Amino acid sequence: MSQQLAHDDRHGASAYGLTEQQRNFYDTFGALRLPGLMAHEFNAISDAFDEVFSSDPEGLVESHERVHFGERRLILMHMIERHPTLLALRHDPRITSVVHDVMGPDAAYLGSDGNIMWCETDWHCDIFKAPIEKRHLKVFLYLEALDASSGALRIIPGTSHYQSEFATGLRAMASRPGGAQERFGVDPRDLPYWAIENQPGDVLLGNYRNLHATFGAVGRARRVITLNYGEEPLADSDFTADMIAFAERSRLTG
Ligand SMILES: O=C(O)CCC(=O)C(=O)O
Repeated sequence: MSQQLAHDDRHGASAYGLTEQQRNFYDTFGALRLPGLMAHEFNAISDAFDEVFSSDPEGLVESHERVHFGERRLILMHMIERHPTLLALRHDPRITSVVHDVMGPDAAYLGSDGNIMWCETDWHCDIFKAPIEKRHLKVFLYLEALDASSGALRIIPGTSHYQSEFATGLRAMASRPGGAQERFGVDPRDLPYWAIENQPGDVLLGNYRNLHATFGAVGRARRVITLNYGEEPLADSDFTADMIAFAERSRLTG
């Protein structure tokens, strides 16, 4: 199925960007769900994802990181660059316009990845190759229907304001294994959250600094593509080698 790159009225006035209210929402809470933004292309995207992963691609990394409780995750850097249907996402005006609205006109594209996760993910914020004082955006395309009990992305709204006492305290909690129990006396699953439910074809926008997690999904494959943007280009573009080294360092088993 060909990509719809031209103007597309099916998505209405918001097809080419966010409303002021959506921008306020993102700026305040750190994330935004764009229901059905890629619904028309969903089957082609899903098929392309499976085609890339089933071709045993070079650079496929299996990890069992602490943040995933030692459970299995497959990650593939440069995901969208490996298939024309996926690569079209990078230049699709529905994506470029929301990136522009969140990050401004000079946002640097930092690359993409694809993941199959059989794991849960403990609370963390994204800092890999992303200096904390710089703004970063992750565009997520989860390819499964997900809710709070089946691995929908959970965030703690407001933690994107990373310098606040609220966010600083929660990051310190999350950086320690057992931190939720130690600080609040609860299981990490019981921290207050917003679960961003997902339907195939939805697009989620997330600030890297959000404390985010997923629970309830062990052993059930979840596929996700992410496109990443920052205020500045990466100094070192060998993301794949660094990712492999990172995964090796944090490997719990094997
Ligand atoms: O889907 C998940 O389990 C977590 C994804 C995540 O943490 C990320 O992509 O930054």
